[in-house]
Amino acid sequence: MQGAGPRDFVVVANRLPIDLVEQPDNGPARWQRSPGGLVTALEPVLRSVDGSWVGWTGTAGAALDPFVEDGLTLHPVQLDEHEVAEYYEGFANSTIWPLYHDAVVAPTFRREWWHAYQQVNRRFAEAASLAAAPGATVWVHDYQLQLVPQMLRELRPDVRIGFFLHIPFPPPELFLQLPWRRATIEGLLGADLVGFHLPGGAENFRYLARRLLGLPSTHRAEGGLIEFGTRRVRVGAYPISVDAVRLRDSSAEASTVLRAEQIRAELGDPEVFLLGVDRLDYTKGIELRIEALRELFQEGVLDPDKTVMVQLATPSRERLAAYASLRDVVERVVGRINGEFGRLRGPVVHYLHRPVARDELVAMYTGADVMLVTPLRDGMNLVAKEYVACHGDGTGALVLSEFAGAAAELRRALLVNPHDLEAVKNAILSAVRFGDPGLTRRMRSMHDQVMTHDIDRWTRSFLDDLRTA
Ligand code: GDG
Repeated sequence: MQGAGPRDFVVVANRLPIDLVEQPDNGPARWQRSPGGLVTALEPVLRSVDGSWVGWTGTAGAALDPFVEDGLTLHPVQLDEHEVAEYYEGFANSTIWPLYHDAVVAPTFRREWWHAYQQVNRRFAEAASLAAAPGATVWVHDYQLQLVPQMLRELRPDVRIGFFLHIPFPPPELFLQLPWRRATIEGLLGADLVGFHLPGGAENFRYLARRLLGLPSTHRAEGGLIEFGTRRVRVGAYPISVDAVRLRDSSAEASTVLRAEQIRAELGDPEVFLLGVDRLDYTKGIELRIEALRELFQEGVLDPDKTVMVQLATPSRERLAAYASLRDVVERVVGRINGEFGRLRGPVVHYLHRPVARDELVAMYTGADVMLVTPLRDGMNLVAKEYVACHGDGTGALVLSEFAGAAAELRRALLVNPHDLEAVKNAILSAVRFGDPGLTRRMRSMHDQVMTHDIDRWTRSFLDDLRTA
């Protein structure tokens, strides 16, 4: 262990993989590992090469020196209250997030947010520059940090830079609305490799580099490289995935199977157990799946006495108005369906607006008959893949929006256009035909796909391409 000095491999992401947790006895707050997908994906690489991670702690306030926590070297980037409001809640989550998700909520364009975004991206680039040893590999993540590749390259032309976008990269008609569109493309082009979930995102990016900056790409057969001055920037699709082996194995453990049975019993032993798992976000289509269920009850084609849905909706970005009003909408539809179809012994939709422990989540995936994943737009959607990984025995059914990146691989899901409520209802009805051998074949084939295209493969393929970029 080399303390917190420069390393050969550096991850840069908006958040560090830890949270500051208040102690119940008013003791000093402690760091606790946050169990996000990115840290699960990158931890093995970080540990094997003794790399470090640059990111924000999640709390506005004082500067912290780099430190080592549970064997990971962490470089905190400081944000003050004002920057949290303008860079994070403003530009990242009220401009870029909605714009890149089909503008399902109207994006807000404010010059002062853009200035804060530039300022904070520069701070991340400076922190990455300090954290990287000569000739290091630096992997920058996501939409909050699109300017970091270029800023870092200016500071450190010796390092190899990869960038991966976890959300969709939008079609030109939408991207061109962005007043800072050229600067954003130039920021990304500071990387040696720019990765997206889907080939369509990579295609949009290449088109925009040509249209806005006049930069030609080599033919796709030659890797579709963008020629940028003396450099060539590689652009590609790397669909992220899940730790499939771990999920499959934990879903088969006796304790998980037992807990899954207990959960069903606690829900009143329904014939049909439907599940939704999302951050409470307006891109996820939570309210429309509940509305579809309500209409199925109303039409008498699904029996509310024999059906239970659990909707987990993890709190997210709660200070933003669009998220607060979504919460109201979701709580209203949950209240309505339970008012109309609930019983004294319990509601038809159990709604939990708080995170549950990972083991409990895996037990829910294992026990649920139908997983409902109906986003209006989603970069990938790991929940769909996690559910499939937990159903190696071929049980269960997945209703999946065509507009989730995961639909490109999970072709055997019950695919729906989430804007078409009748289609969502029909997919739910197909999903509850439990005797149908077609459902088993679908699940087995999707399970094979996820087992052979897991998170290790994602990390390896990105880093292999970055090494040779
Ligand atoms: C972004 C992109 C892309 C959820 N509730 C609980 C919980 N979760 C975990 C799930 C899953 C993760 O959170 C959510 O990942 P998603 O991929 O579904 O969605 P986003 O948060 O929007 O992620 C997305 C992803 O980045 C990766 O590139 O797929 O498109 O939007 O892992 O399991 N985990 C626990 N308790 C909960 O209550 N423990």
